[in-house]
Amino acid sequence: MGGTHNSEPEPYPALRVRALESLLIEKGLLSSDVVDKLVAIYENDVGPMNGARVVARAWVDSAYKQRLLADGAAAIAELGFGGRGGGDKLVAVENTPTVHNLVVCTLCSCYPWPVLGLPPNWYKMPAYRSRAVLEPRTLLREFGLELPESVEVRVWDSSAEVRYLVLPERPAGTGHLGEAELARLVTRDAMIGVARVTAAAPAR
Ligand SMILES: [Co+2]
Repeated sequence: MGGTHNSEPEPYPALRVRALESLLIEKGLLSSDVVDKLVAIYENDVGPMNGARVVARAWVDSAYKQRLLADGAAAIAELGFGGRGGGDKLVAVENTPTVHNLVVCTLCSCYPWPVLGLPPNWYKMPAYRSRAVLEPRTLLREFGLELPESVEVRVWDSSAEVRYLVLPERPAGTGHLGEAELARLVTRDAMIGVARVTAAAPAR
């Protein structure tokens, strides 16, 4: 809890995108439907692919994983991610058979955008922001993730200073896959903590 939220400046690329979007719609070159589709692609695929590469590297390289858990910002910088506006501190939290991590920003929508891109709309909704804290198991069930009572749920409240990235469990049956193939299995939702990674590749 604590830290700054609403005072967080919009990242420079976001401002540029917004300006371009307004101009293109005004000139009739683009419809807002098309913009919505592009935003959806960025939320679901392009943005989270950075995080997916981080997760896949951690799965195949235990030394990298240790560095990621020790200093997330430095470890993502090794892969070329990060930069201004992403927060000084990125904390990777590891799921295990007995611990499940869930990320929220209770006050607004702080999000680790250098690794996940734009937050999905539901992440910004008051219902998600409050229920993630008050009744995380019920919320996760609605996302389709049923956790046994034996699994401890840890909820991490993001701020402008500290962002969180969930390091999901590597799914069983993926021992033969290389890093690039593993990265294709990792979804945005799994890195927020509302889903698991499964051995079947998600539809992109
Ligand atoms: Co916030």
